[in-house]
Amino acid sequence: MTIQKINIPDIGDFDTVEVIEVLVSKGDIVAIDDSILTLESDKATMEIPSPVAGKISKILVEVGGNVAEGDYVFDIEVSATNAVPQVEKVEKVAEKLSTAPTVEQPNPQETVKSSTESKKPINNQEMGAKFHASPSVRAFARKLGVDLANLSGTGPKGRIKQVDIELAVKEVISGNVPASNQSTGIGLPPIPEIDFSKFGKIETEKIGRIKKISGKFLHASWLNSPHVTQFDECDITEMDQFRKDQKPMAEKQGIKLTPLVFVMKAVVKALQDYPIFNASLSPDGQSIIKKGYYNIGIAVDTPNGLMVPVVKEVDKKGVYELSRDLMAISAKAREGKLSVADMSGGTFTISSLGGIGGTQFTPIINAPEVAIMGLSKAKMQPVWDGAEFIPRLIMPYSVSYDHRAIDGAEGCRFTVAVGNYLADLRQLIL
Ligand code: CAO
Repeated sequence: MTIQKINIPDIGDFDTVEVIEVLVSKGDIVAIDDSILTLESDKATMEIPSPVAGKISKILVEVGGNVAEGDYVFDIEVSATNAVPQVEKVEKVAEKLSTAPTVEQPNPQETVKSSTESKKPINNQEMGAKFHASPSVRAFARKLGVDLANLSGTGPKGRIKQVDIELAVKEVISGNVPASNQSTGIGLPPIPEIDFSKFGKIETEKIGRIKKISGKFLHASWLNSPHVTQFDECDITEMDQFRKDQKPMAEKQGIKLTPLVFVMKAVVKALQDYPIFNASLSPDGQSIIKKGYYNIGIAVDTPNGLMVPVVKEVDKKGVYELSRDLMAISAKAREGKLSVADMSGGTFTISSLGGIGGTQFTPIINAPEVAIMGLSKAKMQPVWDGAEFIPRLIMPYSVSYDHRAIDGAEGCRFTVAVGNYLADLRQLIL
């Protein structure tokens, strides 16, 4: 055994360069060309390869220190036959540290490299990125498909270490990554952070608990379910006249009869015609689970945020009973008294903004349901009856559906069917 002293090779125009990573520990066995040290000039990052194979027996440098050409940095125990002059192994260091460009766009074609390629000291992609990480760490990130540009490093000066990548991947696998902040570089590109106070007065308030919870579900649905929204409008003139005729009677019973309960009945009839809308996809996406019960979730606007209580067995109830249920659950929702049971078991959801206004909107599916209806405000409109324009009450509405489960033609047929039932309520009893 002999001890081979390892010195810093020619580093070109630089008097000193910073040691940003010591890639080996005492006792490590290294092969020829294994990276042992990472140096960084203001232009480039460079790994120093071991000129010999052997065991690291002494380390004389540390991260953050500066080294100059000729500095003695390691001892490596080598067998007598393995000992070689290091000159040949490190001749390119000076050139690499001084001539690489400071900013260059990463080449997407280089994002995946083999492990042999990753041993190359440096490439343009690595050079160009605006983050600090050694080539070995960059290679590790490429292997796992992690975009280092979005990762924060815990090393000196924010340098990204292998452990940062491992933690980021673990976070994603465990589902702990905040949906709105994919800082791991895996998944969504992050929205840039802006200091709004630079432009004027700002006020920051915390998002409420309910909004945070519903936001998480809405985001998950938006990302997981490929949404298509079908828009339509229907003539509810007769339906609304019937509602108004019933109103005094309903009021005597303490019931407020709104268009929504008629829509619930029409929706259930259409769900019976098109069972694929009263269904969920199995978690593996391989089957459709059709449900033989009709529980309609109703989006309720509460002071704390959006809540979706469920009106159960809508197929078995008349409009008075539905109104009573609706009033009870929306009051409970606004008082923050809904139980888990009140919000469970839904098969289809209706979001009604009809009491507020608007012409159309795209509701987000209440996954794992596969469709949702959005109701907008009905307005009197002139409708051509073939001879003249007559005033009719027209209600715009929309159906968003999961295109994995439902085809466009089915989406359109279901939407039209709901409108037809609302246009002629007599069909509901056929
Ligand atoms: N067209 C015209 N008028 C309508 C209508 C429509 N589509 N829907 C309701 N109206 C009328 C009602 O008849 C009522 O008028 P009157 O008092 O004169 O009868 C008025 O608008 C208010 O209705 P309402 O909103 O109180 O009652 P509702 O049964 O229609 O809705 C509920 C109940 C709980 C759904 C509703 O109060 C609500 O919270 N809506 C908001 C839901 C929401 O936020 N959705 C968005 C989710 S996505 O972010």
